[in-house]
Amino acid sequence: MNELDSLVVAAQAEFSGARTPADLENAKALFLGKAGKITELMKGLAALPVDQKKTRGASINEAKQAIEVALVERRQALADAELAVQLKAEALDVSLPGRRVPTGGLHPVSLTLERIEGIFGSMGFEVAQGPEIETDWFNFTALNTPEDHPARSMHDTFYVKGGSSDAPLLLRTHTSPMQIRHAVQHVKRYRASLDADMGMPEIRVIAPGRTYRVDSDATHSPMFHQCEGLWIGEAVSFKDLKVVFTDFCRTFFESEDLVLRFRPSFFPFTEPSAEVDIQFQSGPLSGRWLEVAGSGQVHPNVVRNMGLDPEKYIGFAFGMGPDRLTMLRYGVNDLRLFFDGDLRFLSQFQ
Ligand code: 2NL
Repeated sequence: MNELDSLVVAAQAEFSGARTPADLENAKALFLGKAGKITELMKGLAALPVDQKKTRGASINEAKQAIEVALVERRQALADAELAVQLKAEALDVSLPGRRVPTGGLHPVSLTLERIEGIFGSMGFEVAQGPEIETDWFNFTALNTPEDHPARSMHDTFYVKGGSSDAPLLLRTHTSPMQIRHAVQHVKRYRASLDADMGMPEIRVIAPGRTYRVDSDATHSPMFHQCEGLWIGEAVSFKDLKVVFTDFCRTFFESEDLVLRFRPSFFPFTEPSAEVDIQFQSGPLSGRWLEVAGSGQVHPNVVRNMGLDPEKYIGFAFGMGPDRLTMLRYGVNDLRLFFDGDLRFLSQFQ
């Protein structure tokens, strides 16, 4: 083996011994670098006579090319090995089941509120929402509730700092104040038409939302939900109340043979007033009378507080508890389950 062949063999051995790309580049320098063996040999050409230069030069070049081929092959082999390691480390088992992303859902009471809004919406009722901190005018006075009524006591109502002695602030005890606000806005909008004795479109609205009372046990929570409804026009009668509320209950409970009973009662804001009971004809609650709402013809004083003439405008109102409706619909026996935030309970409604 001549000197050049041994050099090529030595280079091949050196490259094979390189375990990393950096080792390989160092090994390359030994042969092909500025001070490498091949470069040295090239420099030696200068001292040769012209006739030997050509053949010697060609031989060195051949050796150089053989070393370069060995280098490129080893580079590729190292890169392949590196890629193989990486692919193994990042291997993805596409047959594994996916990781489920937990999705949220609506609270059962929110589902009920959406249902109520949908049903009354289909009967032409608007949805009014507003403040949970109210003045005692909107919560009590405008609703014909006398100064000495027990509902106004600190024992029954949460009062809030920031009001004045003539306008105390409180957490609303029902959503009726929102209906008063809505009615006042509506009347303001049609004031000119009313003054010209040309009337106004009927007021047809529901007010769903959170309400507060000083009360806490298995069937009462200091925060609870209410949904009230109001329909005022020139010829809205108790018959309309019965039709609307019967239709609502049958649709809500998906029970066409559901029977309703309007039982005489008293509320300061309605006269006459009635408690609404329902009775299922089949199922687990069959035959029992269940109280679901209060209702009545809006009291003339309340109609007047909306800015309307009670001799001309008349209508009805009702108030129901979406928490209780949710309990009846799903068969839940403890109201507090709705407000504990326990996902084992809440996730059953998704
Ligand atoms: C109940 C009683 C009721 C009303 C609410 C009402 C609202 C206006 C005018 C007149 Cl703006 N009345 N609301 C009327 C009768 C009963 O609720 O026991 N709710 C759970």
